[in-house]
Amino acid sequence: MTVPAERPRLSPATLAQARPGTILPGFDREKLRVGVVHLGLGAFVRAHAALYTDEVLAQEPGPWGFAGVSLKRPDQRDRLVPQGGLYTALQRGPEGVSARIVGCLKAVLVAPEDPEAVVAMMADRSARIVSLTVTEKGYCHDPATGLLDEHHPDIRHDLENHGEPRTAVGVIVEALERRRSNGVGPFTVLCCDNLPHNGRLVSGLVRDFAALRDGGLAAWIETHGAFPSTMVDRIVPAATEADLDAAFAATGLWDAAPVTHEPFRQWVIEDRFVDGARPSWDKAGAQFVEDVAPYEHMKLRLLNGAHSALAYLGYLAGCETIGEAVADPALRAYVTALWRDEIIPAVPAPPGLDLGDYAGDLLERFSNPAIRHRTWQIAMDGSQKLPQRILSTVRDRLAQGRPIPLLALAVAAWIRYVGGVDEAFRPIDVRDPLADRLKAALDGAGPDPAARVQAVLGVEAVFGPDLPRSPVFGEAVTAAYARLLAHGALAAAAASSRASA
Ligand code: CS2
Repeated sequence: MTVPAERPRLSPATLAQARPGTILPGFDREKLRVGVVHLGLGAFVRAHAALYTDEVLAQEPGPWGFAGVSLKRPDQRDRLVPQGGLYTALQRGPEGVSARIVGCLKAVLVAPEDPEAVVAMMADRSARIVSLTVTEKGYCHDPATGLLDEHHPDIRHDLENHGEPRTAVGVIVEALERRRSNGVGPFTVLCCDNLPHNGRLVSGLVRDFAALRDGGLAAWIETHGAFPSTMVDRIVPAATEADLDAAFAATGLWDAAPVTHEPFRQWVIEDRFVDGARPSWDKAGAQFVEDVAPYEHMKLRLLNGAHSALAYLGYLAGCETIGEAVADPALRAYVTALWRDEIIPAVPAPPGLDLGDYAGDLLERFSNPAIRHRTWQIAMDGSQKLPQRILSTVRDRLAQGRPIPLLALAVAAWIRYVGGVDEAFRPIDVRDPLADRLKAALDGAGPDPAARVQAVLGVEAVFGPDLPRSPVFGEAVTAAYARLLAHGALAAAAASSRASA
């Protein structure tokens, strides 16, 4: 990465030169010890949990520095290490841009280069929490059932090579095994991905993987471990070249790894940590609760469900961002009807919250002109996202005998998207672990819309055994798919929201 010659680079030595107005770490970084090992050092955690942690550390010192672990690529490490782990968080909202330099990231490791260093750090007694944002597919599970995919090549690898794990589950289990044999208690595993009952899900994956190694280990984890569920929320689009210039303009320091985020954030966490050891994240606005389920349902089904629906319909219609999608009258009417008529009636509101207001706020957040969140980015990995975002609501509504035309249109748009050609006959760069399987199913089905839909609904990892057998579901998706083919995404969205009104 070349640093423009006239620009001083962000580092501990240059921090004091940051422009006035930049918020700097409010604690002594030299003295900060690592207590949280975070797996999956993408933009999200750097714009979410790390910011909560920085704010707490400014109020009360504690051993809560982060070590970030990349499980795949070295690029974050290559950008962050020359900066001593410092980076800029740019908040973009209607009031403009504000910059904060984040200081809690103390170390960055790249697992494929040195898996032993990662396991050793996690096995050290100073690591009290292992948090994760490895995205849905990083758990190597079956999305429809939430169970470990024992045939996944990386899981097979990790079962055969304990000391060189590649997967999140593999490193966690290896580190827990070392702790057990060293007489050290476990760390808390804190899943921060958009998965249903995320703590319970990861605890099941860890238990099942551990049991394949050693039943005693699985029992020890079950007895002594903790896997609180969380709901995480903040819109954090992938950083662009323009963000590098914006970070420099704001701070006067050149940063190779800034993150950009909206003003809103939310973090709801079940308060079940091993020995109660955790930062006081509530001092920065996180909520500790008994049961995260109602918050998680609200967020996964209203926010992420609408995001995915808008990503597929919007992409097909030529909208580059979510902002562009909700600026279109047909898609705006569609998403409003989707919330009002199909999702909200199937989701119990968390205590004291009104889901109509929540949806109204979402529309405002999606419309934030300063955040360019690409439909293509959200469209990625749909096979891993649809079950908890869309299909769980579908199942609830079918069980109650309620209609699903708007949810079915979202599913149909995804089927159209994974076909790999958009409405202007341009190829789509479909990124999904099941992309080949989905494409083969469609190619094998021929041109008939009903056959194409049935072929994709047969992918059990996404739809389970039940949905393909539901005639109501099959007919609704086929009707929506045929409409998409005949009239395009915008007309199909407009027609279905008119019919719903
Ligand atoms: C998005 C999420 O990329 C996606 O699939 O739906 O990353 C979303 O922006 C966050 O969950 C918001 O909290």
